[in-house]
Amino acid sequence: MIVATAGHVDHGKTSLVRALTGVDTDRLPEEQARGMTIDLGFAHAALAPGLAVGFIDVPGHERFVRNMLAGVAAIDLALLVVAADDGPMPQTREHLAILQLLAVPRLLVVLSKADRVDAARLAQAGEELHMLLAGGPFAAATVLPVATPTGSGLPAVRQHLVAAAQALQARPMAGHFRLAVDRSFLVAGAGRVVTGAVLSGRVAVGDMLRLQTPQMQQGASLRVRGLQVQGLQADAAQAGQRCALNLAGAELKRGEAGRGDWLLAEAAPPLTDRLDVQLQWLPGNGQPPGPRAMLQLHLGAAAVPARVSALGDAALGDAALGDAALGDAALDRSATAPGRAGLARLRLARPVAAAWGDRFILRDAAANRTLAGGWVVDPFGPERGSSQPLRLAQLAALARPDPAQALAAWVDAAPLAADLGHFAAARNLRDDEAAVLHKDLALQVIASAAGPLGLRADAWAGWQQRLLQAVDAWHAAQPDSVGPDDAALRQALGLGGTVAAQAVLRAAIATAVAGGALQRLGLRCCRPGHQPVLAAADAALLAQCGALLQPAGLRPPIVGDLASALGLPLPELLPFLGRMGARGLLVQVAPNRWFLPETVADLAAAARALAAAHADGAVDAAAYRDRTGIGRNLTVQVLEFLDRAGITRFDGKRHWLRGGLLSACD
Ligand SMILES: Nc1nc2c(ncn2[C@@H]2O[C@H](COP(=O)(O)OP(=O)(O)OP(=O)(O)O)[C@@H](O)[C@H]2O)c(=O)[nH]1
Ligand SMILES: [Mg+2]
Repeated sequence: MIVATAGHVDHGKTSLVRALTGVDTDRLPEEQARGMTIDLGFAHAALAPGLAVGFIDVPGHERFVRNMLAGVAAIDLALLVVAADDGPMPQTREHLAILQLLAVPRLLVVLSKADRVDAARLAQAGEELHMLLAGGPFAAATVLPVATPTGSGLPAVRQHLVAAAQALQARPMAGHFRLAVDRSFLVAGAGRVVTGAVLSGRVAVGDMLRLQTPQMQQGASLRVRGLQVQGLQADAAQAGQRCALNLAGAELKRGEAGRGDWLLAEAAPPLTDRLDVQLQWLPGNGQPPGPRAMLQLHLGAAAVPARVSALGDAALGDAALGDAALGDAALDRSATAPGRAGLARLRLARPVAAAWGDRFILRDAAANRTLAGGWVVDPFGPERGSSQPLRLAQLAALARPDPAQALAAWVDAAPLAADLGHFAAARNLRDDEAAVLHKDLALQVIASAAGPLGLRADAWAGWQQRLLQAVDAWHAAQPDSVGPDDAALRQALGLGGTVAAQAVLRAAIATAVAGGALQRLGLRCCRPGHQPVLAAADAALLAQCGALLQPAGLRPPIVGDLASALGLPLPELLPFLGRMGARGLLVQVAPNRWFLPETVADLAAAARALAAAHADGAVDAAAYRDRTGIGRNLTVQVLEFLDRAGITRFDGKRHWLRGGLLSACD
């Protein structure tokens, strides 16, 4: 269990931690000289046999709220210390508001300096505390009077902490490992040690991690050489614990880590400087600042300048801050009214490793005031359209606490197919965790250029059915044609040209082809056994053409030579070729060269094979020429044709397989 102190300056926090653990956490010379805590202090003690409790002692002075915030991001219990003679003071209130906004699960109030007051004052201080806590989440918190110099009241505090630690449920280990770094130092003989709170996942000795600092945007790759949890050697640490990691790696240079940095699993989602959040403004601060105001975001152990703007004119209501079911019913206007809650977008001056559910605080650093707090709903919101109804529906889906319900709503909010990669990154899901959710929801998962997409099973079945209907309708309307190409099918199905639309169509066709319901012929699709109905003369001439083109493979004769070989004048051959082209029976790849549809499939297959073999997935013209042996000029024409057909894309220098390796007609 991790406990942090909270409360006004000089109210006895450090004295209490010392009395409970025997450790003086005011280590800095300046702290000892001034008798005041400036930075976080750390201690741990076994309050009962085998029951280690970690303590984070925070400063109470108003100037050091920033340090206090770095200590309380991931604690199990807060120890609010209030001096009986003073009663609640400004930082008592501010710290309490922070603990509430961070949704710290438990609070124990210690009424300190009980030896300095009489019974009447003690009772009065208790009453003041009662009024302070009334109506809030900690209204039922236990209040224990303590006199640190005599030790009176300490056994009750210890007993309460032991009971809380015993009742504590281990946090789920879900997600990629993330640690919010709060200290970093060198240990003789061991090297670099980094400490902090594990916000999610699990880490074990030997793991490779990514250290993210503002200086190292790409992150440094490091190995966990050793690990301690609450002062004891351990093999692994997990969410909810504080740990010290001894790191090794060539990229780790002296002094290159510190508070606010992040240690992440190598597969963890990237850092982000844009957070879509559920925000709660504290009452009593007047109108919330406008979108230009620079505030300070405190998340994990990081403090980052941030701007805030409301999202949409409708936003999730106050209920969203709790664990209540969210979404449809909980819509509320006025996301920016003081004391109200709403959805907002935070734009950060520096990226953070935020994940769904992370709590944070917003302060006005200049005025030294806590203004708001909330939790991260989506750390990867889109640059544009962040207030569109579709986007707000996505946020309502993501805001659901239960991951399966959230994914179901996320899929249902998607117009065609849901971006499963976005969902997994936002919720910090590992691949195995995401796969379980996909399976439980019986999602059809489709690979696309933009990552995995998901459809409900019935929606997927609907697309497959409509695809076959569209091909049937095409055959009925155009019996002399091979069948529709992808563009025609997308149009017939009303699918549009988005990456998702292309991926869904391709996957539906591939499934139908694999199941024997469709066939590919070149760039077109048809029902198996479909024979285009042709006039007898055309059929005969096509057969003759086939006999000449087929043996020529990837380098068929140019039209002039084809005409000569057929014994036809060119002006008679050209209209025939045009007719066959319109029906998909022949394909004009270059101005003077026509191919059989099956040979076009071979041209695409060659491009796909090259892209697969090439490290960066490009289709290199010289390599294409060498592989196909069709010569330089025809290679250029073929690659231009593949660009036009949507199989490759030319960026001015090189050709790339569209939609990655999955796209070429298959
Ligand atoms: N008589 C009496 N004095 C106390 C008690 N608790 C703390 N003190 C004294 O109050 C002074 C401040 O105590 P600290 O523990 O440093 O207070 P703090 O809350 O840690 O202060 P900051 O860290 O600066 O916010 C010290 O001189 C303590 O000896 C108590 O229960 N009784
Ligand atoms: Mg102190």
